[in-house]
Amino acid sequence: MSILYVGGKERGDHWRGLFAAQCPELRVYFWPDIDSDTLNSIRYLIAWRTPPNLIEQLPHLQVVFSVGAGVDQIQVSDLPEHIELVRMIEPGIVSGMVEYVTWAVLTLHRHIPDYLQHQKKGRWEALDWVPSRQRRVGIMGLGSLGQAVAQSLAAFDFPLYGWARSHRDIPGVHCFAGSDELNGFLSHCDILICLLPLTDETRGILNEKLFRSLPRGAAIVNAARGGHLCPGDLLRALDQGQLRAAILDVTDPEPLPPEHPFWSHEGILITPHVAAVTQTGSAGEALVANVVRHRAGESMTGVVDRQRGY
Ligand code: NDP
Ligand code: OXD
Repeated sequence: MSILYVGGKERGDHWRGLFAAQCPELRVYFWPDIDSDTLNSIRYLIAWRTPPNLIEQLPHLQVVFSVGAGVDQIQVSDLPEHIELVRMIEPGIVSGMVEYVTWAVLTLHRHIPDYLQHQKKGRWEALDWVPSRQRRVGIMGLGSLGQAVAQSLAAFDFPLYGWARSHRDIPGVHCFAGSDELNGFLSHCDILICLLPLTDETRGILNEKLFRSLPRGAAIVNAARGGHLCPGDLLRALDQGQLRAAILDVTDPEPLPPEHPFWSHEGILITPHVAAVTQTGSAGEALVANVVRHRAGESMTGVVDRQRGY
């Protein structure tokens, strides 16, 4: 019984060491350095994305662990029904995302994108100052990341709004749920943060219709997936003043090609999918803990519901 790891060597070596110490009966192999007989022994696969045709070579595979919190990069349709898919829930991703989104909201709240443009022109001009208690912030997606972000932003006194699929009760956050309540939620968002998983329901959700439902001059932060955003709609909303700025950590495609209009747009600030990076140490502990649970017949943390897609 063994584990197959697909990814960088440094991280793999660390995880191999953790499994050797805590589950010595499980050997960790690295893809593609594995022969076809040994593929038969693989029960657990750890990967960001599964290489083409690999799953069908693993007849005894039981669980696929995503190296990331999102699982949209894994072709779920390739996975036979009996194989469980588990997303990464680990404190390093949470703290990275909290840091990034808190920075992004404060950057938009304090008009830093405008000041960066002014600096290029040598222009000394103070823009209107809005107290944080009058700047409404909305979070789409109230899962492990959205809730942690809400807790961090609460410390700055922003009125907080949240939207999820099901009703959530989070102290200090006005919660909305489902498509029926989306417009009500959006009407409160001076700054909108997207922390949704990418599914059939959420693909392209950051579109012209949604932008029109925001207060005029709102700003957005997309730290979820590039597929949530309709690029042409964003450019139009910025150029028409419906939106004033966008901070994007994710794009479609990634990397964003050098000729893409986002790079040169004054209202857009881009980072290269670095909001939260899986931390080798804490993620390794999370993986080992889940494998131990699985071997004990207990339920694992982060199992994906295939129907919902997250
Ligand atoms: P969770 O699965 O914990 O939470 C997802 C949230 O989205 C839940 O609140 C869920 O609602 C809500 N949601 C899902 N579908 C819908 C829908 N159709 N309508 C309304 N709400 C919906 O995910 P995480 O918080 O752990 O992660 C969110 C995403 O962040 C990941 O999927 C990934 O794409 C992205 N990410 C990006 C990173 C980066 O570096 N840029 C790093 C890590 C993650 P409900 O509560 O009702 O289930
Ligand atoms: C993730 C990511 O999903 O890095 O964890 O985007």
